Amino acid sequence: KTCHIIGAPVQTGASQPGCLMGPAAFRTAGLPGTLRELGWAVTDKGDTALPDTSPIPHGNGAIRNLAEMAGWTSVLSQAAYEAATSCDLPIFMGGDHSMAAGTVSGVARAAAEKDRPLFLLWLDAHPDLHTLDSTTSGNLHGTPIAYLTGQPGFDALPPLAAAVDPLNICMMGIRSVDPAEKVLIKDLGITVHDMRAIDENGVAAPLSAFLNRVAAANGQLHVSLDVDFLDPAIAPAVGTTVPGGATFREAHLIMEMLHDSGLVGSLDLVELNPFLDERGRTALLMTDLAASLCGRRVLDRMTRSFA
Ligand code: DIR
Ligand code: MN
Ligand code: MN
Ligand code: MN
Repeated sequence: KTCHIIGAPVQTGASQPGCLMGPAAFRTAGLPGTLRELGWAVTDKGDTALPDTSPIPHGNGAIRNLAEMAGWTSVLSQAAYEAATSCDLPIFMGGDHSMAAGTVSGVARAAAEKDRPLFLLWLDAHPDLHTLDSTTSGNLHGTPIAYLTGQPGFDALPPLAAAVDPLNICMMGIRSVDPAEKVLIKDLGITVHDMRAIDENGVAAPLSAFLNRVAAANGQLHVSLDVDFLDPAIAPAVGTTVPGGATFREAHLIMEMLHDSGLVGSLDLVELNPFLDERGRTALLMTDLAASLCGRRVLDRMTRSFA
């Protein structure tokens, strides 16, 4: 099995600087070597670079760095498309979550060419569903899902080769939703397992149900893991901590089940801000979660099948 790791040092979508250092922190935490120990043939493709940009004005004066998001979306979409067509598992090391506009649009294009529907598992405290008109913070990491599902108003960004069907999106860990996002979640029919639902039902049953749907559709699954999905007590290195996040074992169980499903085609590791970390603990936890998704397990056991 082949894995390309691709750095996306994007920080223009976040409220504070630091995500620029994310890819370096993942390498320092040993991500490439950890995956090699698990039997993967890993190629580090280095960091993607932002081409020259000139400012793009927008009627919503709160928005910052729209030209940078447009530039990153363009280069990351191309890099993701190439990686998705040349290895078994591209891993995109962020970088703030605005980068997913590029990574997911690129893998969606590759999936569409193979006539396979793309499914998206969004592990996050936030639904990142603002349009350019509805965002009040102006932080573009709050917008990628609106772009990817083809909501209007994103003309400044590259046109989508293939939009993501909102009905193929499953969000888990959600616990901070703005009013405009609530409306869109409902209108678009996105499946959301918020923290209240996880408290009541755990993560295994809802995730199994989603994976069964992906398998039944012969779908390809992209996983986007935001650091703030995790409880800040175990993952402090993120600019937008929200109390009451996923526990260590909830997160690992999700990754282990994803591995066993055999359905994951690509992965984002996003929002790591090493400037806010405590002796690398968040970078190491995120790396361990990627390892669980790539087959690390406590004991050998029967693989569950989702069919
Ligand atoms: C808030 C926070 N909903 C905003 N969003 C995100 O700024 O739009 N934080 N994505 O990580
Ligand atoms: Mn996010
Ligand atoms: Mn978030
Ligand atoms: Mn948000």
